[in-house]
Amino acid sequence: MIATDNLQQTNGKAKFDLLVYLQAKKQLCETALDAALPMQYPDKIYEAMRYSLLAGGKRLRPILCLATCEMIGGTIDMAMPTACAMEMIHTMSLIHDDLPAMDNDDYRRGKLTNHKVYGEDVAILAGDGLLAYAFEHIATKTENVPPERILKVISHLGRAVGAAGLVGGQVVDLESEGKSDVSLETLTYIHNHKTGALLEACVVCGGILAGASPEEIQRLSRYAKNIGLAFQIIDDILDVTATQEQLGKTAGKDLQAQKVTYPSLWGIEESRKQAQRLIEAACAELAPFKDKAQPLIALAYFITSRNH
Ligand code: GRG
Repeated sequence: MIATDNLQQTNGKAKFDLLVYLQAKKQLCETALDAALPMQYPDKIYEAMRYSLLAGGKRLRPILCLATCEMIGGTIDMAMPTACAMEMIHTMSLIHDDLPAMDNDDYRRGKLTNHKVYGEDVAILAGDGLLAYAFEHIATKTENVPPERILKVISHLGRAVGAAGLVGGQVVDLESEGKSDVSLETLTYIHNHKTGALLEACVVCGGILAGASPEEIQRLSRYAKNIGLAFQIIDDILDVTATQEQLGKTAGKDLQAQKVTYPSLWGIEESRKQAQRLIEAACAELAPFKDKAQPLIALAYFITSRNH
């Protein structure tokens, strides 16, 4: 259950209901993702790409992108192609992460992993196809946004995904496997890059599309880095405390792989406290946006109270 008292922020006038907000935005994302990637020849690869892209998930990344664009004064339509691209990239990173050469997982989002259904060869290509298509989608489908903003989005996202971001985080994660002396600094590097970089790109790119000022972009970036780390701390806790049904993937994987995690370094209670501190620091960055920040503030609290 989600702690609803955290999710309903009052501003003295109206209550913000995050659950209603999330449901509405998630539905918009599902429809847009389905339309963004229709079936075509060669069927096999599109089927594999659609299998993972439309397999559910919280859609947190596209929702963060849409919410930030709206907070800065842009529209959903301006941000939807970028929001879909974020989910395509997130999905491709999950497909590759689940491969036998990486985490070797059989279940994801409550379904068999991509390589279990289509084979490793097609799963690798499905990931590659989603990654390339994400950038094409932003470049060809973004409307009513000045081209220089679109260029900035593509460049920010490219950096977040490559060796300076997700790929770099994954490499250090693989190098650290089986080592019991991984430092807090290395663990934080892994998560800031593997998980944080894409979450940061979702927020910052939503801001860029809406024309955020450099100072606003800095605030958005700090908000997102804090929620990114909190998200990963909670992810580590859930790996220990949640069931396979709740997670939609194998539970207890970190323990099994003897991975150093925040709970293994700090214990569960201290990890929760650290996550809470990060969420508070994140929300403090949004003070200048006043009531318009309600969705992003509620989303930050959702991250610490989620159970999957
Ligand atoms: C990006 C080029 C490129 C390659 C990928 C495999 C890899 C390099 C990186 C691994 C990235 C990874 C799997 C990070 C973990 C992120 C994470 C916490 C995923 C879970 O996210 P949720 O809880 O999942 O938002 P849902 O299913 O709800 O979307």
